[in-house]
Amino acid sequence: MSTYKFLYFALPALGELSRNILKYSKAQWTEINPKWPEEKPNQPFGRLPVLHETKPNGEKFTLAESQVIERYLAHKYGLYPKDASPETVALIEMYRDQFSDVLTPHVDFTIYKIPEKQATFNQRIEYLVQKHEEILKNNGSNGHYVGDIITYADIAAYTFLKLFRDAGHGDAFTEEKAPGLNRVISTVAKEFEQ
Ligand SMILES: N[C@@H](CCC(=O)N[C@@H](CS)C(=O)NCC(=O)O)C(=O)O
Repeated sequence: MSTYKFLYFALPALGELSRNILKYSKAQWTEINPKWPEEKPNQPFGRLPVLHETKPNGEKFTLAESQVIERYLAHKYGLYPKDASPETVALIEMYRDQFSDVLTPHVDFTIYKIPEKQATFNQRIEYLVQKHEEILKNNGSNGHYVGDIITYADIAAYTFLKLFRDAGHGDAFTEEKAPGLNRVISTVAKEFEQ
C-alpha cells in the first residue's frame, strides 16, 4: 500500500476535498503544513496543495494541482463506478467542478477578505442548489449523484457544503431548500462515522 504526505495550509479551502478522500479511503497519510513562503520555491509550481506518494516498492511520485490530486486519489480508491465509461467519469467530474464556482468567491471573501465577493457567493450557491436538486431528483433522490454508490461527486458535495456551513453559510441549502443535497451529506456522513 502506498503512503502519502499531503502538503497544504491549515485551512479549509482547495485542499479540503483531497483530505476527505484520503480520510474516507482510510489511506495511510500524514498532513504537513509547510512554512510559507520559505517552502514555496520547493514546490513543483510554487503553490499548494501537493501530494507526495511513496509506493510499496519505494518509488516516489509527486503531484500538484488540487483537482488533479483529487482525481488521482479518487481513481485509486474506487470513487468512480467500476468500469465507468468516459461519459460517466466526465459527468462525475462536472458535478464536482460545479462547486469550484462557489468555492472561489467563498475563499475570496472568507480568506482573502474581499467583501464584495460575498454577493457572488450568494448568487452562485443559490443557482447551484437549484440545478443540483434537479440532478439529484433525476437520479432518484437516493443520496447519490450517480447510481447508488458513493462517488467522487458525493464526497465533493459533502465536503464543500460542510465547509460553507461551518463558515456560517448553511442558510442557502437548508433541508427545506435542498432536500437532495442534504441527503447526499447525510449519506456520506454515515460512512465517515464508521
Ligand atoms: N491551481 C492551483 C491553485 C493553488 C493555489 O491557489 N494555492 C494557494 C492556496 S489555496 C497557494 O498556494 N497560495 C500561496 C501562494 O500562492 O504563495 C490548484 O488548484 O491547486
